[in-house]
Amino acid sequence: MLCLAPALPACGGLAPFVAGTADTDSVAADDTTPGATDDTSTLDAPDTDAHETPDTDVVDTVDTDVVDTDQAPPISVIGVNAAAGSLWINEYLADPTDVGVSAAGCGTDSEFIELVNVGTHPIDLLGLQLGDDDPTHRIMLGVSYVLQPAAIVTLAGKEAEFDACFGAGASRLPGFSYAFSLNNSGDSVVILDARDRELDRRDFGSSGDAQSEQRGSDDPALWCLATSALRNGVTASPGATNDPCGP
Ligand SMILES: [Ca+2]
Ligand SMILES: [Ca+2]
Repeated sequence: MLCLAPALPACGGLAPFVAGTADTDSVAADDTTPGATDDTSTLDAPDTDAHETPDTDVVDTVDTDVVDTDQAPPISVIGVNAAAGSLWINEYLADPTDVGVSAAGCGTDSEFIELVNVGTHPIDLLGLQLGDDDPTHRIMLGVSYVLQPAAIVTLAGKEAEFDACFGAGASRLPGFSYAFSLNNSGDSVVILDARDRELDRRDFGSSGDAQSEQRGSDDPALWCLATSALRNGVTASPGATNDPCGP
């Protein structure tokens, strides 16, 4: 017969495709349930890894790894899936007051807390809480900021005062002023996740005058006063590698 519609089966064409319920992929290799709604890739295969992120690549491979390797590393979120012990307090300056405010631009509010990601995944600091020895004193970061593995970031007690003392930036988490202050005569620096689970803390007695306390770059288990003078009479390393604590 004369085929005017060669796509029809009778004309040697393929049978028309009848779409299944919510099944939108072209090659449904892994759809075993009629109501699959989550399979939208073109050439998909089952994802069986424990820490999955959505597979959006066109040509997929079977994911059997614990940590997905055909995607960028998953970002851990504070209070959700950040690995315990992956975020540390790395340095803090509680007492910058021995430096003259008018002469050097540093004052009582030029305090900072430096954090480091010692884990293997990026960490989104959204939901992180800063605290001191008073459990009613908590400040939660309400915005997203991704800290890469091995990266450090400085949280300024007061943004303008920090910049006046140390210069603008200094790896300071931008756009925020946390309005925290640490007691010079002794206090605690505490970081918690959004569910009030403590991630790290540092309790200290009388703080160094215009001198930060820090983990040693030679041994992060050690704490000591910073030794390298930075600027404006302050000895600290906000946003930069700490000094060693060893001899
Ligand atoms: Ca203080
Ligand atoms: Ca530092």
